[in-house]
This record gives sequence, C-alpha cells and structure tokens, in this order.
Amino acid sequence: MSIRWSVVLFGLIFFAGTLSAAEHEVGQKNKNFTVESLKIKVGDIVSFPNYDSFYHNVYSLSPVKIFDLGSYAKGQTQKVKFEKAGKVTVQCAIHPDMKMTIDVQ
Ligand SMILES: [Cu+2]
Repeated sequence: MSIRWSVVLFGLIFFAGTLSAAEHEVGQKNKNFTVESLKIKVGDIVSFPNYDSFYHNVYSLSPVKIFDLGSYAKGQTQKVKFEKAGKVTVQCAIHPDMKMTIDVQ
C-alpha cells in the first residue's frame, strides 16, 4: 500500500472515530442533577449546564476520571471528556446532597 493511501485510510478511521463520540447532558436544576445515572461510551463528552439561579461546583474524585469544574453561574456550562471505562461519581461541592453516577463503557 502506498504512503498516500495509508494517510487517506488513517484519516477516514480517525474521522469515523470522531463521529461516534456522542455528547450527553447532565444539568443542574432545582439543587439536583437532571439525571441520576448515565451510561456512556469511552471517548464520549458530557456537558454540565447550570440551570439554577445560584452557583454549582461539579466535581469527581473517582479514579476513572478526576475533575473539578469550579463554581459557575446560571447559563454557563462545562464539558468533560471520559477517556477511561469505569464508574464515576459526580458531586457538587456546594450542595453535598447532589450526587449522580456516570457509567463509562
Ligand atoms: Cu450545587
């Protein structure tokens, strides 16, 4: 196979991989997450929009994906990409009762 065709093939495979990555939404509404649990695939992205009129601070201490989005106001959103399989517990640093799980498969 020529180098040129290898490059084209690699490009197509890379493009297909980009297409299959889905985006999901976990909102913060009424001092709660809009979904209790979520199943996603490795490489998927989850956005965390804040629909409340007060601040939330979404974070995870799960080894599969550790992150801290900081506190942000209504109308703002943050995105997280999940590159490893496993269970992730997502919480809010401001409201300890807020908790949900993401199952990355
Ligand atoms: Cu909160």
